[in-house]
Amino acid sequence: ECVESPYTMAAVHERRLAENGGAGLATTLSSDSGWDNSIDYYIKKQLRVWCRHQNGQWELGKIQSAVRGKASVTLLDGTAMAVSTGELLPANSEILDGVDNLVELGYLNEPSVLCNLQYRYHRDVIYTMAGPVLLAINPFKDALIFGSNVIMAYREKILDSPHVYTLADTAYSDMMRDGLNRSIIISGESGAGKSVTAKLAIEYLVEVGGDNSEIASRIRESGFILEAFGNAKTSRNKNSSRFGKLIDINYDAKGILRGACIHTLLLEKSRISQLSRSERSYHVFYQMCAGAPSDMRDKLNLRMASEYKFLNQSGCLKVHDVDDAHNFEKLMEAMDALRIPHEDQERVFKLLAAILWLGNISFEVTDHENHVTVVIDEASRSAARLLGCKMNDLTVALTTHKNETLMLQQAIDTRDSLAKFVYTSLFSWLVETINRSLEGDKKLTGRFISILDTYGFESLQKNSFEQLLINYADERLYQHFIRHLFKLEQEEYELEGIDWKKVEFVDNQCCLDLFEKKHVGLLSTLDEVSNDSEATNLTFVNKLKQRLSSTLQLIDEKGAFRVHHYAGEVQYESTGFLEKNTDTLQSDTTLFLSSCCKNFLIDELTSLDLGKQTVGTKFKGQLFKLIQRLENSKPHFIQCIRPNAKQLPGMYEKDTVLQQLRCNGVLEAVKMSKSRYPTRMTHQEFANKFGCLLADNTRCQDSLSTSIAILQQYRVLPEMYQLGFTKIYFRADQVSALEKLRQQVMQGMYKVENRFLGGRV
Ligand code: AD9
Repeated sequence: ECVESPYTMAAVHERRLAENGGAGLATTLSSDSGWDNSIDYYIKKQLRVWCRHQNGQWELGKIQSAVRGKASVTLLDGTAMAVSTGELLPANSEILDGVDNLVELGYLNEPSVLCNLQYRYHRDVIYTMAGPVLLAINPFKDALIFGSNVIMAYREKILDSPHVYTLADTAYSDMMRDGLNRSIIISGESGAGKSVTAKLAIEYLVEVGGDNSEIASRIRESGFILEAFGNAKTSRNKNSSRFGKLIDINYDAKGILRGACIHTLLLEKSRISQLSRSERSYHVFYQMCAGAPSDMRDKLNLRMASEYKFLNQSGCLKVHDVDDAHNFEKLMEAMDALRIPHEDQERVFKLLAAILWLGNISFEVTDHENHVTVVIDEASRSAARLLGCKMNDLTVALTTHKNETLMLQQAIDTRDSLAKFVYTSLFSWLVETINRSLEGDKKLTGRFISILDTYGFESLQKNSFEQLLINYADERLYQHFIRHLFKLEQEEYELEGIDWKKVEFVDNQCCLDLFEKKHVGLLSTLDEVSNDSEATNLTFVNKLKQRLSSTLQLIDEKGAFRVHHYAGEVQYESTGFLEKNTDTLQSDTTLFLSSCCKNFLIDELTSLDLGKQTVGTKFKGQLFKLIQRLENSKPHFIQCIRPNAKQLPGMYEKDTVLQQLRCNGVLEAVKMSKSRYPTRMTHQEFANKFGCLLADNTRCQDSLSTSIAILQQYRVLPEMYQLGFTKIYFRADQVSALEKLRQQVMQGMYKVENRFLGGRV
């Protein structure tokens, strides 16, 4: 027997408003920055407040009196201070010091959040949840909270505090539960700890996949190889990733690790021939120079790093606490572990040595028009031998173009392009080879967890094309973050007519448009100018001025321009942009490379991607593919934070942390999470699933009425759910009690009768 429904959606919403005193649900949540009570209340109760010093720092204190906007405050150390009441903010009570999740803080103002993170950091607790986002503050020391035993403790839920292991475990368990792929997206500035965090997540995901030690060890070793070839010391990080990577960890239906696959994003190639002061080229060069055994040294005619121009130009050959020679041994072991044949390994090192000798090649001017020829010396002879070509072919390739002899700068540029091309091709070959080795058996279920670790936002003293691409990628990822944490959710609430207080967040769509807009965006403009053989840097700057002056600030006629990124403003020097964007090898050089067929790698190289795409367009394409992959999985986010610029342990610089918190959207994510309804089902799904909890004579015709009858009978508190036009939304953990009851009904352990009516769940 069915009961006619007294409910319509309009009536439901009306009732909801009445229940909440007409002010909406948001008012029932505690305030996130303002005062809950008057200042007098704080004086009377002697509650803690934040008091801002003239130097901008916040300190805890208690208000003694307040008259006409002036307050007298006693700080915790007993100092008395007189401040304007505008310089005071409510503080959370001591009980909340160092909470695991910022959502637990009654007041989410900046000093409260900063202090909470600092409280934990000084106790070596580097992880904190910020709603659904895991914050990881770089300890710059061994925090002694990693390794197999700790993994086991998290796996067995003996430990469940915020940790990269907890997050990885959730991703794995969720994937196993619903069969949907997951992604772990790690963001943060350069040096914030993304790569280390990614490594830890991978370590966990490999370990829980059990039982496949061969693949597990290959995955671990592949990390070391990629680091050797793709990381370098920069001014901000002594082990900075100069490429982006997405690693898929594949599992079978039982959750056993079956393989992995690495997708990479443009390696920074300028580093091969040009280094900024105190930076280094890729680690592998120094490792090889320091650690190669004597027979290899002889074969490669290898010298110490200090003798190669590509390495010695920056005045930095060693990194404190890094043993390059030892790391070379580890690299060889890793290559063995991945079963890279010894002949291939030899060829890899041959090419690396060839690149170093190429850098030492010099040119001799032969006429008054500055035309050049290659100086025949140890450098050119070694380069030719290692590349597997005749000396004459190398000379022609480096000094002529379409039968015309090149001038000095052109020859130098050709030499550098050749070196960069060989290195980047070698890197691509290496990634492919690693992927073949990690493929495992082919019976993949298609289940995977992807871990994304890209280069972080960079704002250096001098920013060039490389920083522009890195920061563009960072913008795209931020958009992915806000899309999943704010946009999609808020759009859905709006569509469903949910009573909802909108959370404001910084939307960087404007900046993305600046980069991506068809025909007129920065990347299109750069391509257009790059394709014009007559164009110069000035042409590029003038086009920018015409098209983008409203969103991009031009600084001078030489082409410096400023972009307002979500993470901060960056000034770019556009000199060299055209060359770096075009960066195609002269057809003569390509021909030359294909003639060096003695070395099989060269065959690989020439078959690789000699397309006409510009670097910017190719980068955009790679980035879009990567984001597309991420869109097909459910994301988990980790935000890494650099606590100080000096890369030192134990140093928590509030301003540095605050600046990162302000722009990475984390506080907004916490606010969002406080007012979110994470569990949702259509009325139909809810009614179908829990209809069994109603006695027959209370069943209704339509799903909405059935749903409401269930909610009322089991007295689910009104602030714990919202009825949308098609779905019901629940706050965290609200459905589990109904689930339990349903299971009992299904198992016949529970009989629904009228006596359950009115029972509170
Ligand atoms: V970049 O964008 O590649 O330049 P990341 O990846 O953000 O950068 P990375 O992971 O390389 O930074 O960390 C920088 C340094 O911080 C590491 O070399 C470690 O010395 C240090 N670090 C980072 N995370 C941890 C950690 N969890 N425990 C100990 C850490 N040290």
